Amino acid sequence: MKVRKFLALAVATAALLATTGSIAQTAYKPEYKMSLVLGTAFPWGKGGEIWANMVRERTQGRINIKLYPGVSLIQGDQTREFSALRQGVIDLAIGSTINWSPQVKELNLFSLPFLMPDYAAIDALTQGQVGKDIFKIIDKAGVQPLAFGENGYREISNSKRAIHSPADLKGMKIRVVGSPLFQDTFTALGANPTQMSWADAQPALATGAVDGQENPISIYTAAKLHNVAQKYVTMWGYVADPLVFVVNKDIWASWTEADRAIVKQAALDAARDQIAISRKGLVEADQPLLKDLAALGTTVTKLTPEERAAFVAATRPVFDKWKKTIGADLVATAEKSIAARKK
Ligand code: X2X
Repeated sequence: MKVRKFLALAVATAALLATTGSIAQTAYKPEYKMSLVLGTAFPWGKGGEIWANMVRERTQGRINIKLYPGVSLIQGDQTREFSALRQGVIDLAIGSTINWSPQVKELNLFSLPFLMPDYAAIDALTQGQVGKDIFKIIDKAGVQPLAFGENGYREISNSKRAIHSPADLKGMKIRVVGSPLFQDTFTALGANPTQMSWADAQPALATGAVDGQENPISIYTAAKLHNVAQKYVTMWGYVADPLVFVVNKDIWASWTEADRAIVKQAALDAARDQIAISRKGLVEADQPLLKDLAALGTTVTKLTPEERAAFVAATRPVFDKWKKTIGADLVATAEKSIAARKK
């Protein structure tokens, strides 16, 4: 009996120590808010769900994350997400490099037109020296980066005609994200770019206020853009936006070292899954996702190397201009990493 009592007391004390040990850091919140532009119908939101579930399971519920898709914590204004993360309005996020580039200019790197010719090139950047450099920059800017995911190659769609050349884009009203580099790229191509949030883009496409947009094919299909007159898709692979898994710095500091390690490993594991989901249907030899598009009645255009070269040439001045803003050294490291990639 005595032994039993002693054991019970010892167990209770150990449990108390374990909890107070973490409370010494600061109390955990009952729930943490994760910001996302897109919900679980999209590879982006799926990544958020996978990460949150892994964290909940691996911390035995100590860290409980709720998803806020549609960037609802900032009223849909996706280009304010990074500032809101820094200020603590958002606890965690999986965000696009495009949406954060107004605050972190180096993130424009991934939006340089025709920098990354294939998936191996994206990996050469995010999983190599450039990824390390970018994480240092995000960290310095006040947010804890953990892993790279992927939104994907942004292909162009429109309601008017099949696009084979910059001339086909002439005067076309194209919705772009609120990022000046995109404004420059589409102006250089002769189009008429209009900046708006993703929330505003869908009604604008439906009413014909804009003729076209650019986004990964997984977004085109899940958002059913064929229903908003987007009949033509051109696979031009001009830019791809990585996603970044991050945590607000105060929240990060409030967790025990063991829990931080769990959250980080979960981010890396979830990001690997998220990238695979994001590429599904596009990396296989027969590209089943493009067959799905054709089945929707969408006209899919693939560029010949000559056609693609015309887009590269037309956007080269934009590339050169933004290289200075991003940092010539970082761009040079990126170009070197891509040239040395394993295909
Ligand atoms: O707004 C977009 O186009 C989207 C959903 O791809 C991003 O948030 C960058």
